[in-house]
This record gives sequence, structure tokens and C-alpha cells, in this order.
Amino acid sequence: MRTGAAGKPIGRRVLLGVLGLGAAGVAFGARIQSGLDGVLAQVSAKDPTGFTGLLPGGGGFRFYSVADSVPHRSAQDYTLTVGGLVERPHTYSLAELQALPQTTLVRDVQCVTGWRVPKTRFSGVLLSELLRRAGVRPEGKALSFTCFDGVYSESLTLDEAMRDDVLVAHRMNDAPVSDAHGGPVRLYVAPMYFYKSAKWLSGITVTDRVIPGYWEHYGYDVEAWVGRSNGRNDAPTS
Ligand SMILES: Nc1nc2c(c(=O)[nH]1)N[C@H]1C(S)=C(S)[C@@H](COP(=O)(O)O)O[C@H]1N2
Ligand SMILES: [Mo]
Repeated sequence: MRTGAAGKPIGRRVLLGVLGLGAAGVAFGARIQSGLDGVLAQVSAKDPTGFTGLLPGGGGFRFYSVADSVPHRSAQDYTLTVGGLVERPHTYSLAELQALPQTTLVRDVQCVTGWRVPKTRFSGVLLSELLRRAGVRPEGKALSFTCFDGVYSESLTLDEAMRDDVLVAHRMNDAPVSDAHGGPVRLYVAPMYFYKSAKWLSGITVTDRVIPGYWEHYGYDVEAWVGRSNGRNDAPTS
């Protein structure tokens, strides 16, 4: 179901109007591919979805940020706090995350605006592993994700978070996740549209209910299964 900021359903047409979504924004962005400097130069001209241009390095990735600049956190300064309704809250350094059991997923990335990057490799720690270590309390039913851009947020149900294709990723295509792609650490929710995959991940809070994320306040589906949500019929990623 699609709900707005006040929890009221929003029709798809209204949603598209609000966001100014569609081919125009994507076509506009497609002209901007002169690398990250070009991306940064164009931030003020981004469309309402946060799309500013194609990322360098190929593959067709597009740079999205609802913040006004590319946030940066060094590998040394990075921290990820796991808290909320858990027995053992903990703040992880990047080195700690890298010392945990590692998982690699190779799946398609699918954005809700239509673009897809096939067979993208993400590596990191299963979100379920972090939750197992934290010990989710019985009243914990969902997760809320925060980002060090200070703006973006996302959510998952606990069941979704426990899946074996949901990763707290620090590597992408055999390199550290770049600043532009949300490094040092981003979420990767393989079976869902890419807006669920919060970049610049800084906090995971276990909550007693789903708190809709940034785009979900503008009408995107909270349950963002590829091919089964947002009125789209993309083929599932796996
Ligand atoms: N913090 C943050 N995470 C975010 C976004 C954002 O604007 N801010 N955009 C989302 C959307 S809509 C997409 S399509 C992907 C884009 O990831 P990319 O820039 O690595 O291609 O990030 C998702 N995660
Ligand atoms: Mo997106």
C-alpha cells in the first residue's frame, strides 16, 4: 500500500506530479556524465528525486542524493550504531564490521525510475548477523535506518531484515563502496527497489513498528519488492 506523510493513501498520479518523475528527469541527467566533479557541479540542478547524473566507472549507475553534497566519512572515522529495542547496543567501526563473517551477493540493482544494473556485486555483513549479535527484544518488530547525510532514512520489517539477501555492505564490485555510492558503508536490500538501500549508513534502530523512510513519505511503497510494488512490472532481481 502507498501512504503519504500523514499515513493517508496517495494516488500514483498525484505522486508522479509531486515528484516530477519520469523520462524528463532521467533524460536531463543522462547528459551529465563527466565524472564526480561534474556530478557535484550539477547538484543544484538535480531533479526532485535527487538524481543528478551518471556515476563514473560505468555500469550505468546513477547518482542519487537528497542531500546537497556528497557526504564523506573516512574509513577511520566511520561508525555504525545498532540500538533501539535490543539487548546489546553496539557502535561498530569499519574494521569491526570487516572482522565479522562476510557475505557476497551478486544481484541486479533496480531503481524504481526504471534503470537497472545487472549482476552487481556487494560484500559485507548480513544485516541478520548484526541483529543476532545485538539480540532483538521481543517487542522489536521493525528497523529504522539513518544516514550521515543527515537527511535520508529507510525502514524494513524485522522479517525482511532477517533475509539472507540483505547486506550491510562495505564493498561494491570488488572495491570499497565509494563516497558517491554511499561509502564507507551502505545498506543493500537486494530484492527491493534501490531506494531501500540507504547510502552513508550510520544507524540501525530496532523499533516496535515500521517508520516509513524518506521516499515513502512522498508516496513510494514501504514494501518495495522489485516487480511487485510501486505499480511497476519489472522482472524480479533473483
Ligand atoms: N542516503 C541516501 N541513500 C539513498 C538515496 C539518497 O538520496 N540518500 N537514494 C536512493 C535511491 S532512490 C537510489 S536509486 C540509490 C542510488 O544509489 P547510487 O547513487 O549508488 O546509484 O540510493 C538510494 N539510497
Ligand atoms: Mo532510486
